[in-house]
Amino acid sequence: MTKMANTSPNGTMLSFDAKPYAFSFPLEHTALLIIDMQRDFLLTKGFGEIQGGNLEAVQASIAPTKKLLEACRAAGMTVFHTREGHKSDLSDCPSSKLIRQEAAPGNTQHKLVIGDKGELGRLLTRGEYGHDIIDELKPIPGEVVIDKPGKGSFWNTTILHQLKARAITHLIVSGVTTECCFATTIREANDRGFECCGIEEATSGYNDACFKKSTLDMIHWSQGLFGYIGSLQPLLDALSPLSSKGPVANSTPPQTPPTFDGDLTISALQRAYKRGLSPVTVVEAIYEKIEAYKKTDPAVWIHLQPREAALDAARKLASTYPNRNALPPLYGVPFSVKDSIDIAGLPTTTACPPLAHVPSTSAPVYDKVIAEGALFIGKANLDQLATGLVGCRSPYGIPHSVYHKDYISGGSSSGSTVSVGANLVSFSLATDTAGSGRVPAGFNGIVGYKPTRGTISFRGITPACLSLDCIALSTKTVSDARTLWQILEGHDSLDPYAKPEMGFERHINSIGPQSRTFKFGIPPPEALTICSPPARRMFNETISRLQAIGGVLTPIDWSPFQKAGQLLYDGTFVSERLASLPDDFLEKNRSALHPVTAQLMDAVVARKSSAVDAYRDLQVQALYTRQAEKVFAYSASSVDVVVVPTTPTHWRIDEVLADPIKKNSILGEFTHCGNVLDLCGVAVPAGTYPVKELSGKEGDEGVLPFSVTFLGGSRLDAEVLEVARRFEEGVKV
Ligand code: TIU
Repeated sequence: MTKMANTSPNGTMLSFDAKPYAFSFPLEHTALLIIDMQRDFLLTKGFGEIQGGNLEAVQASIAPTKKLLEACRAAGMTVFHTREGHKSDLSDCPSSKLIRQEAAPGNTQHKLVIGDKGELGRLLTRGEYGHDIIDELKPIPGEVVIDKPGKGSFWNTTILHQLKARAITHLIVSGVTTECCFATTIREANDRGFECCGIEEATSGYNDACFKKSTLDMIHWSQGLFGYIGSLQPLLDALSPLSSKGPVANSTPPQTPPTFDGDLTISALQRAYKRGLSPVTVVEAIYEKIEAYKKTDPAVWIHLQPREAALDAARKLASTYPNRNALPPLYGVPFSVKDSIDIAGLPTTTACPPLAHVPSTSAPVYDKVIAEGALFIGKANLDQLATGLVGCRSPYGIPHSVYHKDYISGGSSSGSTVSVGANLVSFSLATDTAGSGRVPAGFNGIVGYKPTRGTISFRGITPACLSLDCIALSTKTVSDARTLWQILEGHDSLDPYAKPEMGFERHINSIGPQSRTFKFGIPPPEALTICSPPARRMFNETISRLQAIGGVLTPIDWSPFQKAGQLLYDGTFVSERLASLPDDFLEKNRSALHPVTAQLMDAVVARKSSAVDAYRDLQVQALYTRQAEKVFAYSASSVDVVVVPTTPTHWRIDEVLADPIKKNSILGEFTHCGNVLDLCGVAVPAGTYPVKELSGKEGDEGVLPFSVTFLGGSRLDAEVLEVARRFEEGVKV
């Protein structure tokens, strides 16, 4: 038996004896995949009894699978379950599956088919009792359940996307039946680039005496044609040293709860809550900080939840989830919300009092994080109408960078990013149209992630520029951004700008064999001349760092990015900002608007852009989008990410107030193109530089944050986040 635990750039590596040779897997990038352990396959009177009859044989894998599941949970591993079944109208069930067996000459076996009523409910039909997973293996919060219409797990499901979203590259596979769904899934997974190891005792079928050995042999035959097959015990031995990462033996809260160390990253809070920390302790601690920070910066919040209301919510959470081994992923995680996002019963101001309204329903993004246990703390300040990159355009005051009181926070998601950067909350729900999530993240030393537009619902949010608006996630780390993305993304059929459900996706490890390399492009030197000297220096350092972690600098065509950026404010697209407002809004409310917002809106009206102008812009937008797609194509000559400075410089508040529109537009030089070209992007902290390097004044003290943004093609979020994670790891060292 081989047992090994060491660390590599991919985290903890484990290894155990398998056929044809030892299976080595990175714990953080490995998922346990349990196939179809449903009542329909394992209990009498289910679909399985009709298919294969021999229930005793198939039930043999239940106890070993339970042991495997417990060991993987204890090691903190990602767990996926699948369930085979169909929509109740059977619209997703091809006739090849529905009637072929029934149509066999002399059929005596298939008297009931999928969808017919059996004793466990309609056979293999979603929502029926028989369709669900057996009690012994019931999923806990945070585990993913994939409903699949096929025998394999990849056809017509989001499993590839969900595994990639969690940066999974290796699968430990178990479940039923060996000859059917287990084997088909391993073969499909292999085609998509996963390294798979099936566990012999944790899989079974209806005809093990004839089929099991051959099926497993075929998987590892020829030095590993499809993957590996291992036994349960060596894997349990390899996992046992890690059991502290997972559930604790006593699942109820300890008598003396641990103290709170102040670390508000989602991953740290998840660990602390598992050890018994109470969300009440966290709420008490952050309200102290929020009160103290009001003295440093009174302009962060537009609405703060009363402390008692937040404490009540925390107590309610604690009583709803008494088992600390089965907490939802955002249990007790405090967050803020940009005040353009609706929360039922609270005013949405969009920092524009004439537009304030009290919605009766909340935006789906808010509902989703609340459903996973997050704790709402307050609504954050923003540039009026979410228009601006500076943070200086709000009647609720001007927040400043958490690094320096004289320097801007950036916007429009100003309060959101300051609330995270000042460690008042773990994350913020924000938005990004022209850079509103990325720019202020850069100025506050945090991560600002703008997923591909239309993959997170934008319903229930006051638009800035509806066809280009996008949710942004303000977080402390790339991994926290990823956690939120997994929870929030999903098709919303009521959002007219939602992208269709997943289609084709790239294979695993497309960024180089075993993820060791990736290709990146950067703007040409002439495009970087807009940068301040420290930004230019820090960007050069970033390039060297990327090369040191396996990045290969590759020439790209920068022109579509640059031209698309200009389209946003120099073209007609800015007119869309008026399209979501009533026709007479400007006339009626000019005096109630922030003077800079009013000036901008007046300038848009004065341009008198025509429909012809707008169509011309739409046509070139389509052209530039195609050109940018080529830069990110699935081919040898393209790149995985384009890396840019998040902003060319960092202005002082007085500089912006003296020249508000020009200074704003310079900040968007490298962000404007993002939504116009349908890209995704994540801004990541990339070190700090002395204030005096920027100001040129020797007496200036302190440092300012530098940030780089990784841009990727439409729906290449998983790839972009993976490169960003490696960069973040590298910066920490
Ligand atoms: N027929 C059979 O053996 N199995 C299935 O139909 N599904 C699974 O294997 N899960």
